[in-house]
Amino acid sequence: MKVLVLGGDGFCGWPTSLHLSRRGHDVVIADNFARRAADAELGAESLTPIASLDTRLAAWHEMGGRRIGFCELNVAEDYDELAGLLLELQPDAVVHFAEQRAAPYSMKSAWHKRYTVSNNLNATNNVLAAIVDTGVDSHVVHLGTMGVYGYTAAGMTIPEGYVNVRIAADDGSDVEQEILYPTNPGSIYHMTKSQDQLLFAFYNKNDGVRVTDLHQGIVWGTQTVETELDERLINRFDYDGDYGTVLNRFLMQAAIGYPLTVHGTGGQTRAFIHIRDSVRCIDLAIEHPPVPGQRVRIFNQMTETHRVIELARLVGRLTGATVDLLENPRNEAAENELQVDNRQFLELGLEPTTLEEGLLREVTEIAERYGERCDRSKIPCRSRWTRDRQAAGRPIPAEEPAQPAPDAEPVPR
Ligand code: USQ
Repeated sequence: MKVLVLGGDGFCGWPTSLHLSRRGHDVVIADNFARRAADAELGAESLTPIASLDTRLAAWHEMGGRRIGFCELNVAEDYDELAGLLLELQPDAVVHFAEQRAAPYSMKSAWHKRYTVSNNLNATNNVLAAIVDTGVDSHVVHLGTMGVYGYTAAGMTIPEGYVNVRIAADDGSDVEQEILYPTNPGSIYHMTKSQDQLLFAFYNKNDGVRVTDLHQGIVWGTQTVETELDERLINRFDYDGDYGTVLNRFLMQAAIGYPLTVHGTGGQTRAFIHIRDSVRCIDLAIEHPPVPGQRVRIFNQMTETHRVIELARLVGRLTGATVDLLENPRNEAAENELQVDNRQFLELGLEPTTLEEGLLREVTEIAERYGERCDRSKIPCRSRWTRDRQAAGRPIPAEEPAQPAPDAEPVPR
């Protein structure tokens, strides 16, 4: 199949592009290097030394991979180029990763809130409008988030997107209706993914656009079978307080002897998936497209749920790391339960990589190997969710360099 990967230079986009290419798809990446620009803005870097996209693509071809095409464009702003690209490629599938994906980054300041909303919603609307406008019959595969559901499930297993509700009608009878599971986002970032759902539902109903929305949990791990082939193909590993996600941060912290940064009591339960399973899920979604006329299909793309404190204790047992209970910078429940239905991917043949199999390998092969590249001043989470938390926050340690204005940095490729 012909596949256009929007945001194909990022943490999920790059390994997905390689995986789809190895599976025999013709892949073209579109990207504006926003993720690399955010690193420059934050003065942070991937723990792993990622190559430029040009080098990555040349290395993939040199290693025997099919040629992957590239087009530099901003999906949220360059509408005409996007429509032109769709007409030229006529892709069977458009995989949409072209969104700002960090919750703490989206809560840093008014600028970051506005950027995240404007970028994410315009990107999604542009993709859908361009598909309708050009008449290209592409299946949209979107990377959404488990966070659209919120983390208080009223004691029920979280279904795959939809829930049946009973509404009291005016005549006293009960009316049954199937609705999107009510959203309850916990950050501006998660809120944009909640709004994406309405855009998908509208374009699906109005224009018959075929959409698969993947409600993904927290990704852990770094490498896939393809990114391991050569160091120039290595995937990024974020550990900083804005972009680093919880388990990868713990693994890196353990490797460099930094106490594990548990927020609050660590009672938050979250859904997880290894990056290898994430790329496999995207391939499964592409190879099993919805039929014409089918409503938006929603998969829960996760394999396990864990409590943050239990993860910290597990990493501590494996590595001897100590645990630090920190004041929580986020506005989130101190504790929650989480049961998630993920039957659709298991039925399509997904064989999950479990934490038990992969954790130690990740510590030794990535976190310890590249630990010297870590800048410890970038580890603390400084993005505070509310005005109260900002006022109560500890002062920023002196070693942190002043941050440049968000749009002042050149975009490295
Ligand atoms: N946490 C800690 N210590 C840390 C970092 C995080 O205790 O050092 C806690 C947070 O307070 C939170 C939980 O760990 O309770 C998860 O935080 P996270 O940063 O790993 O994940 P999150 O901000 O929810 O976002 C990440 C990805 C996002 C994706 C989402 C899936 O950045 O793109 O959509 O995971 S989910 O969480 O299922 O919504």
